[in-house]
Amino acid sequence: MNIEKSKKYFAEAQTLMPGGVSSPVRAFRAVGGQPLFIDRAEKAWMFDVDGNRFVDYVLSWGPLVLGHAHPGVVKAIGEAALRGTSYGAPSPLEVELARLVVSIMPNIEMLRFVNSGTEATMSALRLARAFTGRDKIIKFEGCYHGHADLLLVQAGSGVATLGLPDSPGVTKTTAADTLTAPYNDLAATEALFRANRGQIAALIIEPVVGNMGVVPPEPGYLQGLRALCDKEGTLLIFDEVMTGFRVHLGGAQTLFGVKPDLTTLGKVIGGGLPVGAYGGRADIMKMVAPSGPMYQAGTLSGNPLAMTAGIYTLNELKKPGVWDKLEANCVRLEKGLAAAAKKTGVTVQWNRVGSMFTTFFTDKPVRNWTSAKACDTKKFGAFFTAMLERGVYLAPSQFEAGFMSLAHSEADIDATVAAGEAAFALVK
Ligand code: KE4
Repeated sequence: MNIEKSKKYFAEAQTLMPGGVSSPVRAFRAVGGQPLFIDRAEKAWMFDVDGNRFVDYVLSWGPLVLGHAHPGVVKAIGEAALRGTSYGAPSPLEVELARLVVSIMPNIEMLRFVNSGTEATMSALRLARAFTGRDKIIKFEGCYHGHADLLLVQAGSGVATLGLPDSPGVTKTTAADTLTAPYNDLAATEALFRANRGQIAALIIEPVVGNMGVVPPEPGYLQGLRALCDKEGTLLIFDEVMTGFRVHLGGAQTLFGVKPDLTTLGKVIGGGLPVGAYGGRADIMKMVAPSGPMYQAGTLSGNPLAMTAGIYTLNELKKPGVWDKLEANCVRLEKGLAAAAKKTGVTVQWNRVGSMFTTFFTDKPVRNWTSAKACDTKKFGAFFTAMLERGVYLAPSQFEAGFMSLAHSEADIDATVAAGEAAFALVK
């Protein structure tokens, strides 16, 4: 595959930006080779600067559930831009998107818009500490909630891929208040509560993990965490930055029927533009400035372009038949790749919840970080490269989720399966 122009861009990019990228996982460090520089994207496809076309399952790490450059989204953003790109003042668009979110996720009685998932989780944890007057938090091994200091403790996603269990620069005192437990292990969390009675402000979790690869909660697990938090007076925070409007229109909290006290959102809510949000019980949210003392702010929070893209996207996702189509696309891909793996004699584990999924190169079930990190990442890297060379763009790490869009056609999916069969045969 000719990637000469990408090579030139990457050479210069590395002199200007650390690792030549704007976010670590994009550097392909976990899979080898070098990143491709993207020229444009539409529907299910991305085109790199050398003219290579790829069926894309990263979709900007989840946001583009409608596909790239959806005509309706592009038109709406264009019209909004003619009315100004940012006001730094309230606008009806914020009210409209907030109303939409609250109507789709009724456990969110009130919310605040921010500009990224990191801002959402960082703010939600500050709020939980303010509301409870407690300092400690619980997170889970292999879960990633953005790069705020208090969360870079045994994180998943990029940190795990780069093998940095605790990032330099995070102080010992900051990390000391962050307790970690294995995912899908209620007893371990119970033990943490026993050892820190009355000190835990919040428990934050990816209700379906995407950041060690996709790992679903085992039956009763989320319900068990809810009961533990109720007993201990700890706030339950569902980080639905990835799962929101992705595993179900109403997110994992609707899919599993568990009510968090606070929810964080990102990705899909911005329709491809920078939006994050945190919200939940009104009695908690009322502590957020200026209605309460907990401070949080943002220059571009609620900006009209991002609100517009989010409004259009969520309205599309509310249309009848949309979720059946998304599910049919995922089933087609899952069945096709399973048959391809079987045919070539390669053993993989396929974890999927709704329209997020991961192919794990292991012969054992993947149910937590210990089992995820035991996967054959070398084999995954070879599979990734073989797929890329056959025009399929997967997430460049075993510890990431793949995503489906409504723009993926049957032909795109069948081409992916054909590439998969060849790639499985190569890595066998
Ligand atoms: P951002 O700050 O990247 O918008 O969101 C952080 C975040 C929070 N919570 C969850 C569950 C997330 O998955 C993320 C970010 N996801 C990663 C992909 N695993 C973003 C990709 C990247 O870091 O470049």
